[in-house]
Amino acid sequence: MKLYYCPWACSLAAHIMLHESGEPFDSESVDLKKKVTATGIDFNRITPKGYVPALLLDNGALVTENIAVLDYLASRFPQFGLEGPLARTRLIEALAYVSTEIHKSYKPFWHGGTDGQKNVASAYITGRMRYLAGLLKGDYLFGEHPTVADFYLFVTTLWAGRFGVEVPAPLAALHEQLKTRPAVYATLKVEGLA
Ligand SMILES: N[C@@H](CCC(=O)N[C@@H](CS)C(=O)NCC(=O)O)C(=O)O
Repeated sequence: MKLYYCPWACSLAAHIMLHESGEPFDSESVDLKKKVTATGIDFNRITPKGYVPALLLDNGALVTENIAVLDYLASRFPQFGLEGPLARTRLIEALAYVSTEIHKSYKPFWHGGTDGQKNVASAYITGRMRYLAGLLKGDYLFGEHPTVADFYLFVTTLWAGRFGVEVPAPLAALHEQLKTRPAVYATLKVEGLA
């Protein structure tokens, strides 16, 4: 398996997941502005979408879109998925919420929004995070063990720190808890974010 990622990008969630798995994997960073990988390959030839994450499987198939990538990884490494009735549905529900309600709301911060747009986005993100904070079933979203949804949420709380977005206390605690995990720290180090 090979992950194409970019430091600070949402691909950090899959990157953490792969480090957590303890299994060998390849990775290569991508310059998203130039659309060139670290080894000089035209990233648009790997995926015409031109964005990360992109996960190349051993059989040559390419998986894109964070929700799909993280769902795939959770099925491959079930200790970071969920068990029980509606398990996969609940996990995808959480991934979709983080993706569409939180991740995408950072657009004004990443793409030169006005101060007004940033203020609106900031309040929206905090509100959406507050909803999740009310759902925590333990240290993490679904209990005492992190899932891929927690790793994705972690990316958005990391961005909150960068852009000064208020994070509700339970999610700030979840963030700090994840940071104590060796695999999370190792990933942040590889991406130059530690
Ligand atoms: N729809 C994609 C969007 C992924 C995405 O927003 N990736 C950003 C980094 S967080 C990116 O690569 N942006 C570069 C670009 O769009 O040119 C997903 O959910 O995975």
